[in-house]
Amino acid sequence: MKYTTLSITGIMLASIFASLPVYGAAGEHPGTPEEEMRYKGAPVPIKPEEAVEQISPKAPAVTPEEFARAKQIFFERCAGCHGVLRKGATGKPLTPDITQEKGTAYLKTFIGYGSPAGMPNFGTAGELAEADVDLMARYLQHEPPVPPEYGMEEITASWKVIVPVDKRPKKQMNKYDLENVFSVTLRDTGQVAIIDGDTKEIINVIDTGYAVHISRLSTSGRYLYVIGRDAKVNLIDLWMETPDNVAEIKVGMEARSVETSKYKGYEDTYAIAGSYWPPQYTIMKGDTLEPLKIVSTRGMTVDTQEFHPEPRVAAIVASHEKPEFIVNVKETGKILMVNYSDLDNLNVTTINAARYLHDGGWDSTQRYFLTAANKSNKIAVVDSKTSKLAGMVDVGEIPHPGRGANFKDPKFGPVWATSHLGDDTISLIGTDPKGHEEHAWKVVRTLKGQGGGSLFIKTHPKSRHLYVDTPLNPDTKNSQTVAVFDLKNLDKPYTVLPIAEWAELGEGPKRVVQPEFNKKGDEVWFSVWSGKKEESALVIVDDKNLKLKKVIKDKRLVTPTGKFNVYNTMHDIY
Ligand code: DHE
Repeated sequence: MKYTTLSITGIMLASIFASLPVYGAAGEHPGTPEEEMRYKGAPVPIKPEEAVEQISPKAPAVTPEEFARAKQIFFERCAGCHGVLRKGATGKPLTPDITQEKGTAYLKTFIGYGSPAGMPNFGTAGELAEADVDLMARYLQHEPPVPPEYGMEEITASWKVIVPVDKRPKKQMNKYDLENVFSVTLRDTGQVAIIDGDTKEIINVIDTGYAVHISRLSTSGRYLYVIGRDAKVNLIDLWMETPDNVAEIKVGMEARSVETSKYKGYEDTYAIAGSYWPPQYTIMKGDTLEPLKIVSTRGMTVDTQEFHPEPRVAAIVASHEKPEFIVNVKETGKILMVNYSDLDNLNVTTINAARYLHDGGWDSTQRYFLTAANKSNKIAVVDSKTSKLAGMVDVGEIPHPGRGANFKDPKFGPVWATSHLGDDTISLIGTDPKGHEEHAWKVVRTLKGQGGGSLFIKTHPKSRHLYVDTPLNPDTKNSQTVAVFDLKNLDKPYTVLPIAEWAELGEGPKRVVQPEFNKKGDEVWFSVWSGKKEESALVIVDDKNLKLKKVIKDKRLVTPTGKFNVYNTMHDIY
């Protein structure tokens, strides 16, 4: 079922969004599923004053003060979808050749009332005052202000080794079972909480980048890498008596992804971070973050083969088959296999996929990388052994797998599954070209979940359950609970677990997000994600009987979202 109606009132939505400063777009957006709108439009952390203004003679007048205000509004509200350079991403292109032809009156209507294609109604929703709607309509007819580049000079200037390698422990100095430690994103405080998975105690809360996003582990499990939306990478040494930062660097002005080299012989050797702005990836030394190589992703799009000035780097995974990083380039729709065995003579294989590439993960053999081309409603499959595209699979609307989930379908054999932002389906894709050739790279089964607005799906080789979250679903009945499917009997209706209710929190959106298993695979952790000023929690479920095992509450756990178990992340188990 596609979501076109809202089942909660405007007032409830307004209160949810009041505690959600990063998702600026509120209210109704004609024709666009609410869950999709909630996922878009986070402010771009580029300082507006750093972006160079260009007055276009043919565009209507804008005073310098107005220019400054319009830039701020654009970076906060518009750049997430339309791109910093307005070349278009999930939102339409807004370059002056297009906007000048449309004219001020047309653009004002568009900004004020929104469009069926997904443009929010900033005016009628009360998000922008009438004067600002008029200002934005004029501003958009000028050339987009260009933020500065961020090359080796700037990156190196930001680089700090806090504890040099020779001053670090030679062995693990604490008693934790590090493989069962979790790194938990505390999104709105720009920190991660390091939590002992055995005792459920917080070991340390560590400062990281702005609106911190994900954590990844080095192959050995010693080093934890964390990336913020401001493109700050933190390197945390888990061997220290109290794990803490040992190095940091800024690889650009905006970023989302980080990964480490995993091929035999290169364990813990390199780290890579992908940036949204400037569009590039940076390869660093694994134990110090010393920047070694920066590569721009600007280039031609996969389909129309036109130049795109801002192709952002989305998910990155490390190949287990070759010394390669697999880098998703969102706006060009290309997947790069970056061979790190010789950084001076860098060999990059470019695989044509589809726009707009986002997140993804490995199949159970860790040979095939399955990744969402979310605006094409497809999953691209890369064979990391042959460096070729193995398949393009049509799935539901706006697939959003996180890293996906691997299990054995009783009828179709090994599958990898994704849920969707835009509809309530879960697509199961056959992943065994040898044993089940007829099902490989095809949707073999479609499950019906609670609704759209799903972001993450998870299981574990030891589990018989598949957990599907729906944190962006407009109905709190769905956003505050999780659906659990029985993998041995996929025809059985799913069980709903009242995760947010179990947390016993006060007011707040209490979105239940991102299931993550412990090392043993016998318990699942969920974040109950409320606003910055509200109480949030982590809820741990016993995977065997689906009963509540533990709630972790602590005033330091502000806006917890992603959780990364050391063992499962280092071994790509999901
Ligand atoms: Fe994420 C993964 C980008 C909003 C939580 N997110 C990713 C990845 C990308 C991405 C490219 C894959 C990284 C990889 O594997 O290397 N995310 C974006 C955005 O561009 C977007 C849509 C908007 C934005 O402005 O950032 C966005 N993401 C969010 C959120 O609002 C979430 C729900 C909460 C938060 O903490 O910000 C969120 N994203 C996550 C998580 C992962 C992730 C938890 C890793 C999942 C995993 O299991 O690996």
